[in-house]
Parts: sequence; C-alpha cells; structure tokens
Amino acid sequence: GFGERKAKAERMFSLMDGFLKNDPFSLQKDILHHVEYTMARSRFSFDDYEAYQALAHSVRDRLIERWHDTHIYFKKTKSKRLYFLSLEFLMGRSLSNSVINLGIQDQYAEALNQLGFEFEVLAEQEGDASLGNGGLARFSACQMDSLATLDYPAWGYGLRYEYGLFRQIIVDGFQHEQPDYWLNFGNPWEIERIHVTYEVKFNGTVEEVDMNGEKLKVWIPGETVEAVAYDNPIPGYGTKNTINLRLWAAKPSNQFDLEAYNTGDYINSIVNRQNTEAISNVLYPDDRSHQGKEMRLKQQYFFVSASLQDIIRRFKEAHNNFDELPEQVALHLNDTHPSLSIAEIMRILVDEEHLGWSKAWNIVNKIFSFTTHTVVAEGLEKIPVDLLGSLLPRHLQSIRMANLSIVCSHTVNGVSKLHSNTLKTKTFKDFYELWPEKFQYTTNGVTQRRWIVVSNPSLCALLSKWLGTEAWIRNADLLTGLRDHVDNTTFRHEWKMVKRLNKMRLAEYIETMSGVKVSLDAMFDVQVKRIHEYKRQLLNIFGIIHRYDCLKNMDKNDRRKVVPRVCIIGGKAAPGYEIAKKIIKLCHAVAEKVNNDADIGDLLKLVFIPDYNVSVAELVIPGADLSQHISTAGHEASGTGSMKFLMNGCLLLATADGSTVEIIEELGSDNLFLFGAKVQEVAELREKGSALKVPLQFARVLRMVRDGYFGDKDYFQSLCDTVEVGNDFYLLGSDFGSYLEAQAAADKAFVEPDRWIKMSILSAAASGRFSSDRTIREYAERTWKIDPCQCPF
Ligand code: AZC
Repeated sequence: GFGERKAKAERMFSLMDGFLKNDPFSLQKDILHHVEYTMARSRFSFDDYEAYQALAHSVRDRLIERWHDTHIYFKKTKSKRLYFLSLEFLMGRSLSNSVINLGIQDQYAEALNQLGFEFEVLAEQEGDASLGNGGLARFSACQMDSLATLDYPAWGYGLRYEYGLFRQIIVDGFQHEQPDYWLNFGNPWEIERIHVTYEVKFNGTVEEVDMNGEKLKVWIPGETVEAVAYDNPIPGYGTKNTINLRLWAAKPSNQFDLEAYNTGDYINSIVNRQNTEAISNVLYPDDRSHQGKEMRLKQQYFFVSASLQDIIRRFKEAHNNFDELPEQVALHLNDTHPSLSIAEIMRILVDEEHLGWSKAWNIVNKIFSFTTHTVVAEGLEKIPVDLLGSLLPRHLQSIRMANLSIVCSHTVNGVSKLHSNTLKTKTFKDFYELWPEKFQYTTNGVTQRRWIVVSNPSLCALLSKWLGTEAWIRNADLLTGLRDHVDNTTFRHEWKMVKRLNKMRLAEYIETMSGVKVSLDAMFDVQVKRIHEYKRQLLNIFGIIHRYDCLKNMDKNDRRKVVPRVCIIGGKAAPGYEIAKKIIKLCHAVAEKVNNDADIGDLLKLVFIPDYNVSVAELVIPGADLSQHISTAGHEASGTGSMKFLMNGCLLLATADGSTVEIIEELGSDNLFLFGAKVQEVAELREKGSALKVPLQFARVLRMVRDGYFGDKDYFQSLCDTVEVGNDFYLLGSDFGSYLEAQAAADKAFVEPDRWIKMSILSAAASGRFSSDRTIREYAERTWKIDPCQCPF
C-alpha cells in the first residue's frame, strides 16, 4: 500500500544522507569523486578538460535533485502546464549559467581554488550546445531560462541533433562548413532516459476496418522508428524550480519486422535499420526556407509525434476526460516547424482515443498558440502534397503550415509591435479580417542572467553596487534606477572602467583569432548576426570602404581629428546562400587591404570574427561601444541582439525596424543613432526602381568593388548587381546617405566621453522592458493562461 511505499522511500532517502551539501569542502569532495569514478582518471593526474567534466558532473547532481523535486511538486499540484515545442534551442554553454542560477558560484570558485584550478579557466573548456540557427533558437533558450526563473510549470521539447549548427572556418576569406561533433566528448548536462521511448510511424497506407459495426481508419505504417528521451535540466535563478528540456533522439525500433529478417537478408536489414537513426542526425543550417525537403519533414513529424505521445501519456496519468485537456495543457508552436502537431493530435484523439472528429476539433482549437518569427514569404514553410501524402498518409489535410497554425490556434503572436502590424496588414491580411481577436503581439526579450550576470561579471557587480540590490537579476525593471546616478562622476568613471575591461578581453580575443592588434581607444563598432541580405551587412561594409576612401584622401592634419574605429563583423551564412557567402568574402578582402595599409594604422581596422555563436557573443557584446541593427525597415521581425547590446551599455546604430521601434519608446531617440527609410516609405521607394536617387558616394564605393580595388573582381560582380540602381531590393543605395550621417553623429558623440558614457548608462537603464521575464509573463498571462507553481525549498 501507499504507507508501505512511503516508508520505504523515507528509509532510502535517509541512506542517501540527505541532499548534497554546497560548502566548498563538500564541493571539492564531490569533484574528486567524479574524477575518480565518473571520469575514471588517476587521482592526481587530470587535465583541465577532465577537471571541467568532473566539475560539470558535480553541478549536474545538484541540478538533478532540484529537477526531481520540481517535477514531484508539479505533479502534486496538478496545475496547468505549458509545453513549448521548438525544433531549435541555442543553449550555448551550461556550466556558469547553472552555477549562477543555483546560487553557488562563490563556493565553487573557492573549492576549485583549493584544488588548484580556476573556475573561469575550466568554464572555457566547455563547448557550445548549438542546436539552432539564430535569433529564433536563442530566443527559445532565453524563454526557457525565464520560464524556470518565474516558476512556471513548463516543459521544453526539441530534437537532440547529433550535429548542431556547422562550425564556420574561414580559408582565404571564404566560409567553409565543418561538422559540429558536439557529443563526441560526452555531454554531462543531459540525462539519457532509456525507458522513455515511443514508436513513431512513417509511410504505409490507411485502411478502413470494421470494428463492431463501426468503420475505423487504421494507419498501417511502412516504417517505425523509436524516439528516446534525453532530459536537460534548466535551473531557475533564485528559486528551487528546475524545469525540463526534453530532446528526442531517433534509434532503430526493436519491433520485429519478420518479413525483412525472413528474406534472409540479415546484414542489409540491419544496415537499413541504422539509417533510421539519421532522422535526428543533423540540424538544417538554413534559417529561412526548407521547402520540400523530405528529411526535414521527417524530423518535424518525428519530433511532434514523440512529444505529443509523451504529453498525452502524462495527461492521462492524472485525468480521464479529454474535455479537461484545455484547462490542463497549453501547447505552444514556436514558428511553423512543429505545426504538424495539430494534425497529429487530431489523429491521436480521433484514431486512438476514439473521440470523434467534431469533439476532437473543439478541444484542439482551445490548446494551441503560435508565434511566427518571420516576415518574409519564403520563411513560411510549404510542403508538397505528394511528399506529405506518402510520408504521413493519415495527416494529409493541409500543407501550408502557417495557415494550418493560424486556423487551429487560439492566438497568433507576432514578436514585436511593428511585426504584428505587418502580419495584420500584409502577410496574413485575410486571416486577420476573419479573426481579428486571434492576432496579438508579445515583444521578444532576452535573459539578463545570461547576458549580464554570466557574460559581464564586472558590469553585474557595478549594477548591484549602485542599485544597492541584486534584485534586478529577477526584476530587470529595476535597471531604470540607473538613471538616478547618471550625473554622478564616480559612477560614470566606474562605468567607463568596466567597459574598458571588457574591451580588453575582446581585443585579446581578436588578436588570437585574427592576429590583428587593435587600440582600446578606438570605438568598437560591432555587427554580429546571421548573414542575410535584409540585415544589410553589405551596407556596413560599404560604409567602411567609404571611411577608408575618405581617410586615404585626407591630409595628415585632418586625419588627427578622426575617431579611430575597430569594425567587427561576425556571422554565419547558410551553406547554400551564395550572396551571403560573397558578403563574407568581401569583408575579408576589405579587411586585408585596410588592416595592412600603414597609412591608416589605428584609424581603421576591420575584423571578421569567425564562428559566431553563443559563447563568442558573450565575449563580444560586453566589449562593444556601438552596435549595428540596420535591416531594411519591415524585414526584421524583432531582433534580439540589439537587446543584449542595450543591456551591456552599448549604443545602437539602427533603422526603425522590428523591436527597435519599441526600444526608442523606452530610450528616447536622442540616445541612439537612427537612420534610414521608415517602414511606410519602403514600398514607394522600391516602386521608383531605376529612378531612385542614390548618393554619389554609394556609386563610388560600388565602382571600387566592381573595378577590383579589393581583388577578386569577377567574383564580386554578382554581389554588386544585387545593389545596383533598379535592382536594389533592400535599398542600400537610398539609405546610404542617412547611414553615413548616423555614423558621423556616432563619431561626434564618441569624442565627448561624458556624453557617450551617459548615453551608455541610459541604454542599460532602458533595457529592463526587453528582459525575457517580461515576455514570458505576458505570454503566461494572456496567451497560455498558466500560473506560477513554486516548489518549496
Ligand atoms: C528570427 C527573426 O529573424 C528575428 O527578427 C527575431 O528576433 C527572432 O527570430 C526571434 O523572434 N527568426 C529566425 O531566427 N528564424 C529562423 C527560422 O531561424
């Protein structure tokens, strides 16, 4: 009986000697325990990597304790749960984040010191978990951190790709892609659950069978694959709550396929089975379109089917009536990628739970919400009818995934105010007219735990000191308190020193990566993000060429007045995106020329930072003075990089696109450098075609590239064609004049250090609204209708 089981559990718990202790002495013992028994290394000889692994395992143990208790508590309280379905999560590193969220960083630092190690050095040993492409994926990771911190009963679901996003290496200025074998050295942050498995079916036929007079549709699959769960604990900050990110891996199903084995072709049938593992092998590296790729569709369905089986199983453990589903379960579709969930849950409710179509439909319409992260039409997935029909014969219903998601979701979210207007007036105009009440927006945000506390410890200390509290780490609105100190010279001086320290860190990194020595007195001007024509890295490079050209034509006296710049560009191009790859090459070609021009010296440097990822971002963002967010208005759905820079006291040079519009509301337009066509002007400018006015400087820069001033003349022609008058869809030419003016305004502000520092402080002070805590609270209250559920300590 129950009493007996409880007594048994209590006896076992007493044998465990209670929870793990967090004093430095106990931590040392635990780390050494893992060196000995987990790493199986000889006690007195282990290197930094092994020390990192042992350290990570000791942190993992502490995460597991809280993760267990959180789930026991969630189960007990039966509160409504959120399931966040996303094909991409860019988690980056976990060690520092976990230790900070657990609140035991000082104890760990001391423990390691006593063992003769340094926490920071070991933390550098960790590789990134790069299971995503760009903004959407990093935003998912930020949301998980906020869901845990705000105590929401939430689960993340995703895929455990064996190969994450490719590593970018640069050879002779060209991008090359290398596979990311991130699991080769083990992953201490995941827990393999060999017993949490589900069968996922593919292909085959649908047959009608007669069951006691009732006609039922039965799917006879052609192939079955097994999904295995890998759990990744996500700790909240300042709370015991530690939620779960469950990632699925494919493995061959152990269901017997008598036919295959009976044909005698034993070897081949095993080899064929191994191929099924390929489903979760690799993340698709295009961050926009995957039109009509069979393996991509297989991944999506594999993910959706395993997740929903798991969710329904959990629901049925505690409830026996599907009418309760909408009060118990919120399913969130992160973009259209998991939208097959809608068809799959209908299949489960109709075919397996025998609810009948209209009853199932009524339930399904109350549980889904959907966020779209794009404005461009090619970002909206479409699946060819015959592909869907052959792979999932029972799901063939609708194939425009965005339409499917809108029809069946109770809420359709945009990611910024501007984006939402575009959705309502353009992308989904018809749907908006049909169901205006479904359309909402929830502006994106980023977590200050990762983007200040982990990545900028000196700023973190300074903020707590001047705000007189650490409470801003859970309540970013408190950052507005910085405004009270903006006129204090001591504060400003300390602020400046923090920035200088971070610039030093970044300068060292640049020197090791590219061999370029940069001056700390220069303005560090950064653009880091995926390479896309709409993000206009080319506009930035053209601006740099223009600056170089001006410097060359200046006399010595005038040069002395120029603000020295270090221009930093980083980002990956999708492997098949030719124009983006040419932009990377052009950046290197210009850098080669500028950086080796003795005439120019420290006045201008251009560096491309290879393999931009989360951990590189943690280094680059705190060290930036200025950052660029310069997409053609109407094309960046939100943008989240800008929010991280803002938090780190970096000034923005930006167009009025995506979330920048809302940043201006908080910050005031005087505290950033704004330029370019407004969203409502874009269509008209495009219509002008070859009659569009373009400044002479733009034509001159274009000519230089075309004439081979930076070499590779032939190679760059097609890139130049994309911005030639009449063909310049992203309006680089027509925005160039105001771009240069904004750049000049930035130079002017930089030579007044006091003014610059004030703007820097005001930037950080305005960043509170762009915390993902605010985002998640809005989603929880308005869209998901879930309440916090805090596990008692
Ligand atoms: C991005 C958007 O481009 C960006 O504007 C937004 O801030 C971010 O999502 C989060 O909402 N979209 C993607 O990254 N899209 C994909 C498929 O990678």
